[in-house]
Amino acid sequence: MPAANEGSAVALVAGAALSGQRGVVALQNSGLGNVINPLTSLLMVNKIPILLLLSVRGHPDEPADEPQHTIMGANTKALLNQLSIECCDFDGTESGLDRALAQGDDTFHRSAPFALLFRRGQLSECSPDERQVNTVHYGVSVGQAIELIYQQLEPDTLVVSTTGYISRELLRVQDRPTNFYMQGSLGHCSAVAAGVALTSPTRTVLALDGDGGALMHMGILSTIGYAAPQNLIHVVLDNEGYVSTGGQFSTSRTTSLEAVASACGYRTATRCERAEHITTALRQCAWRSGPHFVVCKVNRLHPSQLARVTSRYSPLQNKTMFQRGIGICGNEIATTDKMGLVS
Ligand SMILES: Cc1ncc(C[n+]2csc(CCOP(=O)(O)OP(=O)(O)O)c2C)c(N)n1
Repeated sequence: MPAANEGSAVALVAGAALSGQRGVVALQNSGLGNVINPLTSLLMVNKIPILLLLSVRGHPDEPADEPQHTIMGANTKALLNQLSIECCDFDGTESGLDRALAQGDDTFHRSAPFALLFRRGQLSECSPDERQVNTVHYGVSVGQAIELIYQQLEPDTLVVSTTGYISRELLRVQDRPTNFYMQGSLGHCSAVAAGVALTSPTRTVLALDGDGGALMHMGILSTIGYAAPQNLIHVVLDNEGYVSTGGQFSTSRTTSLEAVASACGYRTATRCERAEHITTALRQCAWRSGPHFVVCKVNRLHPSQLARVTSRYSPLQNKTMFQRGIGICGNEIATTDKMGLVS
């Protein structure tokens, strides 16, 4: 079952365990922060066992990964140890898996959590069949949607884009110094954009979110509705899945995100299923005050080679560039950062 957030997945398993079932949660270590609260204050306190299949990005023994994985990658095991959560590395063999699961079974009988750690690539993506069934047939791709959106925006619009392919598509089709490409922190793109909008009230601010990101921390919609930044446009590029990490289903197909946003106090909330809908919706944002919410239903087509943001900018360069775009001189300007890139 796809859960909006790793923490909710752990809590779902806790509920199932209360009814006598055994539960497993598969997650990336970037989601470990989301599970620590329910793990420590619910499952461990109540002695509810759980098996975590934890895929480790930024593993210290592997070639350098994306910067957002560095700190969590280096500290995943230490965090688990600190919390007394037993864990074991999967060695890639069937017998190794049997041994690890036997260890998991042992912790289960002691009503404790157990984490089985996988290296990058060891947990396979969903099968092609499953993905075919789940293919989204909307006419507009993420890249095309971004182009249509930008056609309706003033050139000085500040843009905050969510992690994964959406930032990479933005880099490909509309790389500008006013773009802040988020990497990591899934679910927090609209909060960052709202923070910028509230503190830069004379500028239009666009949050380019995904359905996975929007669902992960949906409570922020209520905060945005309450704070009501008039200059914020929150766009969700909704491909009904977590396409950047293999295309697993999200739950957006059965959720009306625009109805949620409207109920949370956004001034306008629109759903677009075709190119012309996107153009009309963005034009409306220009002459009415926000906050605006625009769901664009998109397909899953991306170019086969999609450059990573970090192939052009280090995080520090991107931050400095964006601050210059706002009109602030970041104090790190003209420095060489750890990646050796001069800003
Ligand atoms: C807290 C957290 N959980 C999981 C991930 C791994 N992750 C990176 S991008 C992504 C998919 C995001 O889906 P969506 O926002 O719908 O954008 P799409 O990739 O479909 O364009 C996931 C799960 C992460 N970075 N952070």
